[in-house]
Amino acid sequence: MSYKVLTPEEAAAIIENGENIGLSGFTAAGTPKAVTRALAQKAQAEHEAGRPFKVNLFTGASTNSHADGALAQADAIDSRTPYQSSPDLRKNLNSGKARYYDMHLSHISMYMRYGHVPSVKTAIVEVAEITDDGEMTLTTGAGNTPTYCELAERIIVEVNNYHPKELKGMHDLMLPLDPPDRQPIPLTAPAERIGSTTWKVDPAKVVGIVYTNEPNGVAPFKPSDPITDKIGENVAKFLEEELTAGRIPASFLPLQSGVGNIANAVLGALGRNKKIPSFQMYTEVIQDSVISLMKEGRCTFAAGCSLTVSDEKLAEMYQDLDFYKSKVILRPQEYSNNPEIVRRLGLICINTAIEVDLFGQVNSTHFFGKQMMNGIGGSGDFARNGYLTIFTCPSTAKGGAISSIVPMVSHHDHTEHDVDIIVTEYGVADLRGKCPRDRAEELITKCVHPDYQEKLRQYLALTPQGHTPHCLAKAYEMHTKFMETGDMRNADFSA
Ligand code: 0RQ
Repeated sequence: MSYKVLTPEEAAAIIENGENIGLSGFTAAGTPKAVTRALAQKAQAEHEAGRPFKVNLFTGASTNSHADGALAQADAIDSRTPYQSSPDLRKNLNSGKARYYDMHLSHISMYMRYGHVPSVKTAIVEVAEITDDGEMTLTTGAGNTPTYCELAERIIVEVNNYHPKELKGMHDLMLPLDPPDRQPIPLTAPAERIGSTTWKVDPAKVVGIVYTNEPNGVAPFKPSDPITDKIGENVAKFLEEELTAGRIPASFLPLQSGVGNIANAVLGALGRNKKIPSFQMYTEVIQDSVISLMKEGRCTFAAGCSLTVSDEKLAEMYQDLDFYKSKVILRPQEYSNNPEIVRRLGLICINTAIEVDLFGQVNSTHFFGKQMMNGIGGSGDFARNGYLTIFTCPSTAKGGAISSIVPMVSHHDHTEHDVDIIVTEYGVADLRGKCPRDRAEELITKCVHPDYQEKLRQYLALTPQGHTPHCLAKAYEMHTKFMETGDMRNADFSA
C-alpha cells in the first residue's frame, strides 16, 4: 500500500484552527471515528495552552459521540451544518457557543458546489477498503462523500476493518452535473442502479490512512409503548383504507419513513398489517425495523442513504451479507432525498412532528420557538414532494402538560401546503382538500387529546371572521402559559 499510515493523533495534527472539514457518512453510519476523537483531544490541549482551536464541520447528517459529541464537549465546533442530534452539541448551539445552520439534506452537496456555503478543505472518510489507485469502498453511510472528496484539497482515510470489504456492491454512487448542464436522473424504481459501487479519488490527495476497528455504536430502539403502537396502527389502518378506496395503487407505492421511535413503530405496524402488500422503501435512513421486515419478506427492497441499524442488527446482516446486498442500495443524500425522484416514484412519506397547528403547519425542529432539537433533516425534501405526506406525533408531551396540537406553531418547517395527513394515538386527520376552518375541526375531532379539545375550540371562537381564524393576541397563549405555569391546560381563551 502506497499511502502513509498515520495514527489518529498524527492525522488530527494536520488540521488547523478554523478549517472547514467534511465528514463521510450519515448518522453514526459511515462517519469517521478515530480522527474526530483525536481532533477533540487536540482542541482540548490547544485550549489548555491558551490557543484558540475550532473547526467548521460539514457532515451527511447527525453523527455520534465520536464526532459531534467529542468535538462539542471540547468546544471545538465553530459552525455546523446540515443536521445534528447530539445532546452535547445541542447544548452548545442553544447557548450560542456553536453556530448551526439547519438545511434540507438534499441541498448541502449542491449548495457547496455552487458556492452558496463554504467549501471543505479536508475530507475525512471512513472506508471498508481503499485501493492504491484511490478506489474507495464506503461503509454504511453514503452521505455527501462524493462531493466532499471532489472539493477537498486533502483526504484523510479511516480504514475501518470492522466493516467487511464485501460491502462493495451495496453502494450506487454518482455526482450530478451542475446547472445549466444538469440532466434528468434516470431512476424509475428504487432497485435500479445508475452509478458506481466505489468512489474513486485522486490518490495524491490522500494525505494518510488511519486504521480502526470500531462499530458505529448505534443503540437498539426503545421497545415501542402503547402510544407509539397506536400511532403505528392508525397509520397502517389509514393506508389500508386508502388502498381500498383506490387512492393508492393496488401494488402499493414505495415508502419513506423518518427517524426515531415512532417511525420504527409505524414500520412495525405496516409490516403486521397483511392487507398492505409487501412494499419497497425509498428513504433516507434504513432503521432496524426495515431489516426485520426484509427477513419476513414484508419489505422487498430498501434504497437509502445509510444503514443506521443497531450494532447487533448490523452484525446479523454481516452474517448474511449476500442476501442483504441484493435487497439494499445506499446512495448519496443528493439522490436518496432528491425531489425529482420523490415525485416520480410517488413516495408515501411518513415523518415525525414536534408540534402541529390547527391549520396544518408543522414544526419539526424547535421547542417553544427557540430551542433547537435536531434539525429539519430530510423531512422537507420528502414532505413537499411526496405522493402522500403524513406527519405523526403523540397528542401530548411532558405528561400531558404540552399539547402537540396548538393554535400556531412556534416555528415553521413544513407549511400547510406540504402536509396531507396528521396522525396521533387518537386518530387520523385528513387535511386534503379542506379549508383552514375545516382542517382545524378535523384536527380537533380526530387528533387532539381530550384535555385540549374544548380549549382549541375556544381559540377558534375568538375569531369568527377571516379565512384562517387566527387571533394574534392569543396565538401563543398555550405556549406562554406553559412557560409561566408549566402546563398548557392553564391557557385562557375566554373572550
Ligand atoms: O423529550 O424525552 O425529554 O420528554 O421532545 O423525543 O424520543 O427524541 O422523539 O425520536 O420521536 O423524534 C421530531 C425530534 C421526534 C425527530 C423528532 C419532547 C418530548 C421528548 C422528543 P423528553 P424523542 P422522536 C428525515 C426525517 C426532524 C428530522 C426528520 C426529528 C422529545 O423525528 O428530529 O424528520 N425530526 N428527519 O417530550 C416541547 C413539544 C414537544 C416536546 C415533544 N411540543 N414541546 N417538547 N417534545 N413535543 C427523513 C428520513 O428519511 C429519515
